[in-house]
Amino acid sequence: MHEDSAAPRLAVLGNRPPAFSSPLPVGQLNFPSWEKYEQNFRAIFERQYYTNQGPLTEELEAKLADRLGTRHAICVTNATLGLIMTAQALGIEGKVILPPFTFIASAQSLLWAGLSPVFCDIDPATHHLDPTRLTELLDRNPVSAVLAVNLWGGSCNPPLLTDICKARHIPIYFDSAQAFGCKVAGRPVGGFGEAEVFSLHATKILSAGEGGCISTNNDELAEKLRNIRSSYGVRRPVEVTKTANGRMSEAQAAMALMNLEDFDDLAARNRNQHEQYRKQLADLPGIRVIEPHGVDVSNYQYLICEIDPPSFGLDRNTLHQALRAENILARRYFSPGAHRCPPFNTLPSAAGQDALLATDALSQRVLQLPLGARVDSTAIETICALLCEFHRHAPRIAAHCKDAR
Ligand code: T4K
Repeated sequence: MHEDSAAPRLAVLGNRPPAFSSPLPVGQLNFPSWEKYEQNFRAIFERQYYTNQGPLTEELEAKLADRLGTRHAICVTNATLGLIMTAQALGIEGKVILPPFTFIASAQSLLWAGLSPVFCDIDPATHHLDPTRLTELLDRNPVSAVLAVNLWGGSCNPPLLTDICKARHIPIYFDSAQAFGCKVAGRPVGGFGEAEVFSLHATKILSAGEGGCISTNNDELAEKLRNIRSSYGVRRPVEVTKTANGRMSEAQAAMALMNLEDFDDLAARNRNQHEQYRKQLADLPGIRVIEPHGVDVSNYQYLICEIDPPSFGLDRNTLHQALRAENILARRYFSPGAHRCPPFNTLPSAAGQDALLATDALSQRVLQLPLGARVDSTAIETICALLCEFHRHAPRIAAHCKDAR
């Protein structure tokens, strides 16, 4: 690696202001134009109907079911609650397998539903649940369900995992919080397993501000979910032991409907931004942009890269520090893995023989960079140029950051 002798001017070294005058967040942060926003919210105001399965929520559910190709789309307050409600509606008990390399909400949803998480490691090449390990674990460990996760606008190979579970008569459902608009072998993500749960949080491609959607082709499960959600959306009373207020408000539905109209443009913008990062970082040693895995259509909603410290010259945490000094709010998703976070770190599957080595190693290497409405091609160019500078001056930055600790 060649380092210039002239002192580099970089914010992390404290010798110039940040490259961006205001913080540049990760996350999609797609918001409609003010005109559209005003028109839709005026209509809610005039109808004086704010929640309880109003006309906009009904319209959104119909449009989502159509887009996902499923018999039912059930809108809820957020995906975390959607996951809890799905576990409850499935009537599962005891242990549920899930990957530890996921947002903490996947594991927390099991706790709230009175279930015990059993972690199964991922394949470091795909970042998703490892089918071989899953098979071994299922054959050793009786569990009542599998909660698989689709990450980064990619997929965990739902057809294969569904076959593995079907052969053992175990239900599988999917945390597809990050996978709205993706397709696997020509099929939209949404129709696999017993149910799939999407997040409509502001950082996702389809934003309701906060929100979630459960998709399923199982009529009985759908009725249970509508009953658990407890709203005027109940079509047929079915017996459920627990209910919740999982309703989506009209304001949330209005936001999602506006963003759904723009969906194809947003996905195309994401794809272009992803491509720009990939091209501009192609020759930079030690940083690899991750392509969404296992999908033929992706929403490209995240820019995830893996850092190899020996080749890049800096470890992921120091690079993260250097980016934040420039006001680039990169994120270390998911670090640490869910199995390292209390209360999951005391579970038998979180340690010992079943150590989750692939997750531990990957969670030290991943970094999420800004992609979405808040960046344009100039910003991406600046971020990529800075990454090149960090690589060029890696020894100096590493020494500076070490001294500052
Ligand atoms: N399963 C998986 C695999 C998931 O990824 C998630 C959520 C879930 C389940 C649960 O879904 P939800 O229950 O949330 O629907 C974010 C999101 O809160 C969360 O939805 C997401 N995954 C997770 C991966 O990331 P944070 O706390 O790291 O992001 P946040 O809110 O700090 O936003 C990022 C940046 O955007 C910040 O710098 C501030 C900026 N921002 C954010 C919002 C909301 C804005 O400028 N304006 C805004 O309105 O969790």
